Amino acid sequence: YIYKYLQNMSKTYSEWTESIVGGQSYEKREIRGLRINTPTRNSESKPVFFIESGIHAREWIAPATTTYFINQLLTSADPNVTRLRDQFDWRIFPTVNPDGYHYSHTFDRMWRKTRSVSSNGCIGADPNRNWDYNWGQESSSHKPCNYQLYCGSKPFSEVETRSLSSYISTIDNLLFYVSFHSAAAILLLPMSDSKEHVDNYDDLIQIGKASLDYGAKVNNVRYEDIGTAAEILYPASGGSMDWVRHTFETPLVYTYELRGNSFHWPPSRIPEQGEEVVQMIRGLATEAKKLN
Ligand code: 0X9
Ligand code: ZN
Repeated sequence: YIYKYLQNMSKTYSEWTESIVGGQSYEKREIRGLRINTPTRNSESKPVFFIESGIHAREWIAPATTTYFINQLLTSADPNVTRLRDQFDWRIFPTVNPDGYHYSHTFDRMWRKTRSVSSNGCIGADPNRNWDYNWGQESSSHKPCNYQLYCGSKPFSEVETRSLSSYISTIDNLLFYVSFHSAAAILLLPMSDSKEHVDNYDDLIQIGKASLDYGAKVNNVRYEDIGTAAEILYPASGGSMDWVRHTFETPLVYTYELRGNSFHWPPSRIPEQGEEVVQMIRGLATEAKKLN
């Protein structure tokens, strides 16, 4: 359904959106997304804002919210939102683990990993432990049968992370990389497996706090914390955002843990978090501009 929607939207707004493929899955699904890039007056290129969600299959609110966000970017007449849309070259992938997402809808609601078959017959690796930066260290299991945290047989053993990472490598001018997970209501900064702070930590905190301020105004709900995973959640290695930060020195990299009661969030309330995310992203963009 998400893919149908993306395709329809790329047709409806065909002058400035295009359907993009960021990679493939083990079961041969495509990792589909949307590029939104409105024309500029002198056709100069804009900074890229990349959004990835659904890397963990069961965190359903993440793809739902990302899709809501896409819809607002494309259809809203609010000048704050159209300004946001025009400011960046957007690359947005709502479901980067499509096999897992499908499996969590059909067989196991709590499925988190990919669906690759390992040599001993166990299934799946955690795609947020599989990226090639400090792979296999914190919060990672080396046992293929581990239900949640198997990091894969080697870095980028999973076709999803391998193919998506090569797509990311083709992008010049990547300014923002944002990943959506659930459900802890916190905002995470790089790096995730160390308490050491990256060189623009203060800027990341300032921009992130502005984002949470913008979000809090929508429903009067405030995210609980902001910081590195090692400091406010638990240290974890091999995640996408750390790899992007390390590999491209992308300055503004964040992981949002959206809200929820474990992984349950009623569909009727998707707009509630959707609006929050629109404002949180607007907060990121606005504060980053101020600091520039
Ligand atoms: O453990 C994770 O991968 C994330 N938490 S979740 O409950 N959604 O599984 C936190 C990820 C933070 N670390 C990185 N992005 N590397
Ligand atoms: Zn997650």
